Amino acid sequence: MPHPSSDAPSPRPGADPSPTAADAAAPASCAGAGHDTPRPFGGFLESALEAVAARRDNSIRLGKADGLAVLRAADLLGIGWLANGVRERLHGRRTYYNINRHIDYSNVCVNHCEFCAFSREKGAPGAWTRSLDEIFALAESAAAAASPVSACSPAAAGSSVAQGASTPAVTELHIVGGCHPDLPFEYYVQMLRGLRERLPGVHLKAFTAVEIAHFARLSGLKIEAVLTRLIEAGLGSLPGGGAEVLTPATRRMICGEKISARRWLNIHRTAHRLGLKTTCTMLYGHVESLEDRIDHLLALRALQDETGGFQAFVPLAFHPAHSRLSHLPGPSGAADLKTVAAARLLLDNIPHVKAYWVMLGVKTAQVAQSFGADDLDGTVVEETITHMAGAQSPQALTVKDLRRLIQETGHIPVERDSLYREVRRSQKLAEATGRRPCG
Ligand code: V47
Ligand code: SF4
Repeated sequence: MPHPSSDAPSPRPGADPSPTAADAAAPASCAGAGHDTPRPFGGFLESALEAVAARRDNSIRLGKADGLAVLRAADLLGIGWLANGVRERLHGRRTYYNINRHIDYSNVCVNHCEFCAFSREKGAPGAWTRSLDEIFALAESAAAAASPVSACSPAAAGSSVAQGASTPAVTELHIVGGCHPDLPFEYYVQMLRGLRERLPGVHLKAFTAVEIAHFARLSGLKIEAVLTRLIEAGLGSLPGGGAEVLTPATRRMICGEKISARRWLNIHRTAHRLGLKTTCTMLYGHVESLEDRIDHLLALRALQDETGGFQAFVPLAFHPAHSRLSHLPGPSGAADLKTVAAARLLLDNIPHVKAYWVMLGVKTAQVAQSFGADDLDGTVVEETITHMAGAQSPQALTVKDLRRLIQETGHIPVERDSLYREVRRSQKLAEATGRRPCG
C-alpha cells in the first residue's frame, strides 16, 4: 500500500515489524520472489517508487523517469526490495564468483583521463611494462596454485574432494593495460598465444574496447580484423572497461582523448557479431549527473537489445585519490547501492549485475547482493588501477572469503566460469557445503 511521498527517511507508518510469509519463504526458496509479491513492509516512503514497482510488477519496461526516481529516492530499503525482486526472479538466491587473476600488463598510456591515477608517460617515474615472460610466469603460478577450493573452503577442510581436480585453480585471466605508445600489436597477439599454449583451460578475458581501438591504430587494421586475430590467438571475451560515462559532453570532460561513446559501443557491437561475449561498465561518482548515469544504462540496454552479447554490467565506483579529480569525494555508500539497484531494474536484458568488491569495498559489495547484484567477481589476486587511486580494499580474496560474504547474507555461492557456467569442482564438495545450487 503506498504512502504519501516523503523526501526524508522516517519510520514506516503502518510497517509491520514481524516477518511476512514472503520474508520467511524467500531465503529457503530458489524460485525467486516473483514480481507481484506483496510488499514486505508497510509500503514505500516515496510514491515515485510505488510507480516504479507497479511498472515492474506489470512487466512494463522501465524508462528514464523510473531510473531517476530510484537514484533520487531516499528510501534505501524500498529501493533494495525493488531491485532484489528482479535479482531473485533471475537468479534466486545464487551469487556467482569466479577464481580469477588480474594481470595489468602496463600502466604506460598515451591518454590522460582526468579520473585515472594508474597511467604514466613512458619513462616517467612509476611507469612499468611487463615482459611476455613475466606475464607467462605470473599466469602459470596462478594456475599452478593449490586449488583454492580445497585450500580455503571450510567445507573442504580435511577433505581431498577438490585435490587433483582437472579444473585449474584459476579459470580466468583478466588482462588489461594502458594504451602504450609503441608496444607492437604482435606483443598482444603473442601474449594471448603464449598464454593459451601454456594454460589451454584458462579463459582469457582481455583488452577493453579502448585498447582494441588502440591496437587498430597501431596495426592499421580494422576493428574486426584486430578482434579476429586476437580470437585466433586465444581471446575468450572482452572486459567492459573504458565505457566511463557514455554521454558525450561529460565523456569529453573526463576523458576527452579516449575513443568516443559511439566507438566504444561499436567495438562491443563488432565483438558480439564475431561471437564474443563482453561485459559493460559505468564509472560513476565523479562529475556526472544522475541523468548521465541513466542515459548510460539506457545506451547499454539499447545495444543489448540489438546483440545480446553483454553478460554482465559492472558499476565502477570512482576512486579520486592521486587523480586530477582528487578534490572530489567519490560516491557514498547510498549512491553505490542505488546505482547497483537502478542498473538491475533498468538493464532487464543483461543477465548479471556484478558487485566488484575491489571498487565497492568488500562490505558494500556484500550488501549489494540485496540491491540487485548476483555476482561478486572473483579472487582477483593483484589489482593496480583502483589501488593506485586509493582503494582500501584488499588485493585478493580467497574462495573462503568470497563464500563467506555470500553465505552470511543468506545467498548461495556458485563458482562460475567466465561465461557464467557453473564450475563443479567436485560433487562431494557441493554436498559437503549443504548448499546445492538451485535451478
Ligand atoms: O577502464 C580507472 C576504471 C576500469 C579509476 O569487465 C577507475 O568484468 C574507479 O573495467 N576509480 C578498469 N575506476 C576496471 C574494469 C573492470 C573491473 C572488473 C571487472 C570488469 C569486467 C571490468 O576502471 C577502467 C576505468 O573505467 N577506472 N580509474 C578510478 N580512479
Ligand atoms: Fe589510459 Fe585507461 Fe587511464 Fe585513460 S583510464 S589514462 S585510457 S589507462
